[in-house]
Order: sequence, then structure tokens, then C-alpha cells
Amino acid sequence: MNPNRHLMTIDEFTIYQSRQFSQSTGELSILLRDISLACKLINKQVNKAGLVDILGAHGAVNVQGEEQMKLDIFANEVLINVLRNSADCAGIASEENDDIIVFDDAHSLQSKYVVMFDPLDGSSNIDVNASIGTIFCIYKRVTPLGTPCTREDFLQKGNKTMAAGYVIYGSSTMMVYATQLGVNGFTLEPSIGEFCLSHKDIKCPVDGKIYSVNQGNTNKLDPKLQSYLAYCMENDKETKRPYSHRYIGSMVADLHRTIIKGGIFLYPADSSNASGKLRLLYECNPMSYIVEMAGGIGSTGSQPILDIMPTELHQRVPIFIGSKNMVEKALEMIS
Ligand code: AHM
Repeated sequence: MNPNRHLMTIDEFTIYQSRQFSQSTGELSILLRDISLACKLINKQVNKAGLVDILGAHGAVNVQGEEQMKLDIFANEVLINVLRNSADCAGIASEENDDIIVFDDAHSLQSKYVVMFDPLDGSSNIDVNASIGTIFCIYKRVTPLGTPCTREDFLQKGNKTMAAGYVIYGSSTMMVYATQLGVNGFTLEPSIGEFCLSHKDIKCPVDGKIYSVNQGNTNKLDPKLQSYLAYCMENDKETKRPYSHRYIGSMVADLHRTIIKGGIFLYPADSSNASGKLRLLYECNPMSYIVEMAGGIGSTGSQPILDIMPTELHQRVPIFIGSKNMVEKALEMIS
């Protein structure tokens, strides 16, 4: 192996970025390193899913009334345990837990960050070997250091995000994370067990040709939304329609494609789900932060996702997200 390697690991990259700020304490870099460690452990288990008796419903039902798979529980526990041992995490909120978990040992009480995550998104895809992912975001707490963190630290607007990211367990495993400095992607190099910089300064194309939605829900949508979907399918040479339709049913996978190739992803409200299906804190906020840092848009249809003041840990919101021009067109048609 050439010792003058060109590979840059995620740790080297976060250290390089934090050196650009004289006030940086390196705590955010440590948290990102810990999350990447947890995701490597999850990845290992995801890769083995077909081999061991870990597939299938675990029988428990999560707070949204959905059946949990064993891998969801595993991923949740790994993230909680790694972050509990982290030097810089005051507490967590997870899509799989009713309430926040406070880390109240003497060291964690002094930590200034809290972390929210969806440990394994798109879990209905596990059985069929399609891509799934982990989504996370990091906030600076608002309660005083030295005290236990509270719900107030988690119920912050998305525009207060310090860093957000996802890991996609797909044909290769990749971690993408965003800070105010931009969005970068790291592919897991299995031979050294490190995420290495592979997609520098990711920008979401301003336009695209793919729309991503559960089209089976069309009859439950309001007429304006139905017209928008009809518009996506219409023949128009000038606007290069019809668009292609792609929908895996795994937000991380559908949005990863949207960010890289351009497009729009939507999960609107419908007659069965007045607020849509996806969760503000664990899915919509982190994904909107990443997409917006890459130059795209994340909206509920009537306001930017990142401007919502959350009132509940498990709040759901409708979402329209992706390439700037495509989302703007959708918003124009549904307003
Ligand atoms: P899950 O993690 O229980 O599978 O649910 C979350 C997923 C998102 O990843 C995805 O975008 C959406 O739910 C799919 O929902 P639907 O099957 O209603 O289209």
C-alpha cells in the first residue's frame, strides 16, 4: 500500500474542519466519530441479517403503533450505549423511545450536546434486502451545563441544528453529514473499517427528473396534490416530463438518490394521516437540514420544515423536499 495515501478518514476530515475555527473544542468531532462507530456496528449486523436469526418482527410495538423488527432494537441500543459512553452527549431522543434518555453521570451533565436519531429507518425493507438507513442530528442544549438535560433541549427548531446526517446501508455503506460548512459523504472502506471521504461538498442539483412518493395513496390526497402528481406524469418536451417515478419506501435511500441525482421526495398529509407520516425530529428536520445545506429545499407545503417549533417529541409533519426548482413548482401548484 502506498504510504502517501489519498484517503481521508472521517475523523481526519472533522479535525481538519474544526481547525478552521479558533474557538472549536473538538466536541462535535468526537460526537460524529462516536455516531460513525455506532453505525459501523449496526452495518456489521445489517450485513449479517440474512444469516442469523435476527430477521423478522420482534413482536413489540413502538410508540407510533408500528411493529418493531429485531434490527431496530439492536440499532437503537447500540446508538444509546455508544452515546452514553461518549465524552460529549448529555442525552438522546430516539424514534424508538417514548421519552428522552438523560445521561446523568457527572461527566455527561457537563456535556453541551444532545443527539436525536431514527436508528433504522425503512425497516420494512430489511426482509427484502433493500437499502435502509440511520438518521441523526445534533443540537446544542439550551439548559445550563451541570444540570440534567430536559425535553426543552430536544424541542428546538431545525434551524438550530449543529450537525445532521445519515448512514445508508446499501450496495456500499455511506455516511453523509452536514454542518454549516457544507455536506460531505464518506464511504465505508471495509478493509480498514473506516469511513473515507468520497463525495466532497455535495450539492443537490437545482432541477431533476425523478419524483418519489407513495403513489398508492393518490386517492387519499387533496385535489391540488392529485393535480401535481398528474403534472409529474404529463408529457411535455420542454419541461422534460413525464418524470420518472422511484420509490423504495426507505426515506434515507429515496433521499440519498434525490440529493445526488436531483428530484423531489414527498410524503404529504392525506385523508388517513392529517399530518403526514414522517416524524419531524427524527426524519424531516435532519433530512431538511442536509438538503438545505446542499442547496435544496425542505417544506411542509406551507412553511420551511426548519422553521417549525416542535411541540412533541414524536410530532409528524407533511414533507416536500429535494431540488430547489422542483420543490418550488410543487409548492406553487398546491398553494
Ligand atoms: P419505517 O422505518 O417503519 O419503515 O417507516 C419509515 C418509512 C420512511 O423511511 C419511508 O419514506 C416511509 O416510511 C414509507 O412509508 P409508506 O410505506 O407509507 O410509503
